[in-house]
Amino acid sequence: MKAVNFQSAKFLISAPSLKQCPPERGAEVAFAGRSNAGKSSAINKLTNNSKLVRTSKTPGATQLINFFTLQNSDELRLVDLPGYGYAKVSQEVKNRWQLHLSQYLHGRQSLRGVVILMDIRQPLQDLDITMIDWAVQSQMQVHALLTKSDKLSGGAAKSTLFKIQNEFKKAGLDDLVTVQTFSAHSGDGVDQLARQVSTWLLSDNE
Ligand SMILES: Nc1nc2c(ncn2[C@@H]2O[C@H](COP(=O)(O)OP(=O)(O)O)[C@@H](O)[C@H]2O)c(=O)[nH]1
Ligand SMILES: [Mg+2]
Repeated sequence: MKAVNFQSAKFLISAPSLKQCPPERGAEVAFAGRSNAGKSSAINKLTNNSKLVRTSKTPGATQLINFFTLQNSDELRLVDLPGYGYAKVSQEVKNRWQLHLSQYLHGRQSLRGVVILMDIRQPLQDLDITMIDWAVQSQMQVHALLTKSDKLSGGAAKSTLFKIQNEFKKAGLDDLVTVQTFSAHSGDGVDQLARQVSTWLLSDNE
């Protein structure tokens, strides 16, 4: 299979709203998750670039949609969506994020799939379920990462994986939603993530 060279990732632009996003040509894959779920660490691990996205000690500080090009092509993009669920912001700011995220997930023509990151110790919280619902309402593919798998023993990580897979199956979502364990620290699941994102980006979806 052809694979995308993720090490080629370069910052393109930060958009404060859907209107300011780059043109919807080509293909992109977005990363979403509660703040502190490990999104920046995962993108940096995937791209083998520890400086691409800032891993932050002040989660929720940004609410920009960040775009990165791959292979020096504007038409192949990774997208870092604003983290959600950060407690210390006002309800008004939370509502605005939710509106932007739902508009992006519903309206973005070039979006091929969404990676949703959840800490393996606290998966499927309310806002995660909301995000997954928005995606599947638009028949959007979701790949869930159970992050920080190094925090659990191998056996406990596996059993959480099976449990979450089973939840999606029970909900009738197993054709749209896939799940894996991931750790930016141990490297667990990095190749699997790269394969999934490559498949999405390189699929002919006109
Ligand atoms: N143990 C462990 N900690 C991680 C991992 N990934 C991220 N973290 C930590 O979790 C915190 C949040 O990570 P960050 O990538 O900034 O999360 P973001 O807010 O979702 O972008 C940081 O303290 C990271 O060092 C991982 O795979 N394993
Ligand atoms: Mg971050």
